[in-house]
Amino acid sequence: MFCEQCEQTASGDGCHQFGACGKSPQVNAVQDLLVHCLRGLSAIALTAKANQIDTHEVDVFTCEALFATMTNVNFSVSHCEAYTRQAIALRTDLRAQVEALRSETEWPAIASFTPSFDASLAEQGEEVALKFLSQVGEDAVDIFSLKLTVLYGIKGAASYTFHAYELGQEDEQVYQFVHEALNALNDESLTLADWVDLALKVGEINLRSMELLDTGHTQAYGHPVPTSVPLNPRPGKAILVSGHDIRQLEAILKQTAGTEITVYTHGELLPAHGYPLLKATYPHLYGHYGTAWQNQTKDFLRFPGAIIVTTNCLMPPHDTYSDKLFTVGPVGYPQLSFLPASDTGIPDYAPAIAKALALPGFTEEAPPRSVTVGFAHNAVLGVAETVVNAVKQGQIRHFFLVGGCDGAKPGRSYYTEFVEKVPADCVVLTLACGKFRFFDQDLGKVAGLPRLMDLGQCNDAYSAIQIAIALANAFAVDINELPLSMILSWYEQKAVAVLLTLLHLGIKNIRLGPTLPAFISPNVFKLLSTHYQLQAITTPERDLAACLC
Ligand code: SF4
Ligand code: SF3
Repeated sequence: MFCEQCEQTASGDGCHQFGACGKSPQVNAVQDLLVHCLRGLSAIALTAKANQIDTHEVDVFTCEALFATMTNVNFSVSHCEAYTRQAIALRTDLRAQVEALRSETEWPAIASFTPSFDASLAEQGEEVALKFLSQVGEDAVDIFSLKLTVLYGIKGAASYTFHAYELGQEDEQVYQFVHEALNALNDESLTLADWVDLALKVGEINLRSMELLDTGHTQAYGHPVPTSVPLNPRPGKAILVSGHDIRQLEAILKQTAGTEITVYTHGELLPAHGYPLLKATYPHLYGHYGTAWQNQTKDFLRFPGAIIVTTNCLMPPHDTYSDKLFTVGPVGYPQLSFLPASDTGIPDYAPAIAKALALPGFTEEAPPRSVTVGFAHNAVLGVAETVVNAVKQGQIRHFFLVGGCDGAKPGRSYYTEFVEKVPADCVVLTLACGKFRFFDQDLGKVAGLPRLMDLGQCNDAYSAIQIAIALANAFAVDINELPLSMILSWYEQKAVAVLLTLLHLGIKNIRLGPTLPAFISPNVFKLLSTHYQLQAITTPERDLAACLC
């Protein structure tokens, strides 16, 4: 088994026997096979695009299939086999269309690779899988490290692209590059410099993907506004929606409208409460339940209603609650009920609704607790003058963006301690699921502004970038000269894509933890630290002092 795509990777250099995330060697191998088939599909898609053949179905499929191979998304051999079959079917069709125009077209071998669906797909996956970083010869290790960085980064970018597509926002240059990145993995002639350029290009394209998603969210649901979200459940039947997919959340709200069901968000869907049109249209979108993904086995067990997981991060479910858990889209797990999408991309949520009505729901009032969300770029830049004046008058000394993924490792307490130690004249901006370690702390106010502001989901790194650019313009300085430090936590491939975006923008002095990616070789890290002063977190005290000096 070979997998080192996430931070949780066993023994620090890769999962060898079984995924620390719960992914079996069989699922891992079939996902490797799927990625191999996608590389062949992309080679053909690029030729088809060059010949003005419509590749839209292939473009969207490629993004969804890559999404399914991300950490904590799909654990089902049959789902991964279905994606693989579809990759081959789409490839056959597209190839025939190209050859009808240009019969003499020559294809790389990977564009003809067809697995035998009558034999073990896992065994075939093992044969075509990329190797471990530690298995690559010394001379190839840095290129291989960058290849993996590109593959993992493009998975993250593809997932945001898929969300944006669901909201009607697309850009051909993004689809083109997704195929170029996958096809580059087929090219043994690329140099180290080529791979560095490709990795930064992943960051550039991911910025566009996040921008598309931001447009999709704000056009459909309005710009987020500061909104108080109850953390205390209210009596009544209940559905919990987890993941990142706000369009699926909206579909669930639509299908539960007029029932007695209250809808709660979980994990990365907390920021959905900040979108004013969603709140106004669906008053039964009530509150948030639970914290970050790694606590879901406790949170899901206790939740007295149906639970729908729309994207990462799904953990292998316990038998005690798996009968009330449903998955949609790219998410899958063998024992769980999967709700297939209709032609509109929206599943019929009736089975989840029936389950919610059959379960007891919440029976008692709980003491009120709440958090405030909705400080996305429009809200923060709406008070830009106050922010700029407060900085000029010395009321606000520094901004810290403490954001990224959460995870199970004990070293992640660094982020809570860091936020607790931030001086009273500094503001903490946060995003993604890492915030659940401190999201309900009352940090008070500075210069009339909350000291803790939640910008949203991980893809709302786009908001952080817009805020930083606007402040840099207001102060007429480079972003790197702002009193702003980025203290990031990573876990899965969306975080890889966001990090590459920040590097593409030339942002320096990012502190990354809790550990550095296993797929980054020492030389590649040296390159990143030399050019971007990218550094590993140390201790909250030391890092704070360095940021404030
Ligand atoms: Fe291991 Fe992470 Fe891969 Fe899961 S996704 S098998 S935890 S490296
Ligand atoms: Fe979290 Fe999985 Fe990454 Fe969107 S939900 S940030 S880890």
